[in-house]
Amino acid sequence: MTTKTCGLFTVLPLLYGCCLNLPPRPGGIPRHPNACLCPERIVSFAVTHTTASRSFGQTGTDDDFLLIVRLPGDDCELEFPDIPGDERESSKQDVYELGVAGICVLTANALKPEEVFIRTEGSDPWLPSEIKVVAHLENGEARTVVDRKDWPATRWFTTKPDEFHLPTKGAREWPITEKP
Ligand SMILES: [Ca+2]
Ligand SMILES: [Ca+2]
Repeated sequence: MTTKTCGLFTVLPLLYGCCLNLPPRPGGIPRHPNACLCPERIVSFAVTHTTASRSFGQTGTDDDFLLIVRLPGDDCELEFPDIPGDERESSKQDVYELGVAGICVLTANALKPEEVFIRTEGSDPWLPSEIKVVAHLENGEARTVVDRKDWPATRWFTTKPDEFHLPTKGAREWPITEKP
């Protein structure tokens, strides 16, 4: 776990909301009450994905999507913003920036790639071929969460999974680390 100290001012952790009290020093000696450490807080996710080619069928869609991070309490649900022009068209790549700050508190050191899902809000099936998610951190760093160039052609996104038959499968959401 990479950490940075926040200094002695309580106002900083209050402003950034990212600080946890440090455990006592060895021997149980308490630290300065304002001592803190900041896990690397995620400000936004950059999601880049490519829709699979028409050779796999009607892979494109105009439906809306969410990026979900499963958390012990409430899930973090982030809407993919509408970007100018048509999105999720066969063989086309789309790039999104999804803000996290002010919606959820996520830290890079606690984020597990297998807890990140994409969910569709619509019934028009979508099939990607590549999905990349990069976390942008408060300290300016960019960290790749997952970079998949092999999304299985059998894993479609749709709210009507019954329309699919094995080995092709539809689901409202898939973990982005899902392997066939
Ligand atoms: Ca659009
Ligand atoms: Ca479709």
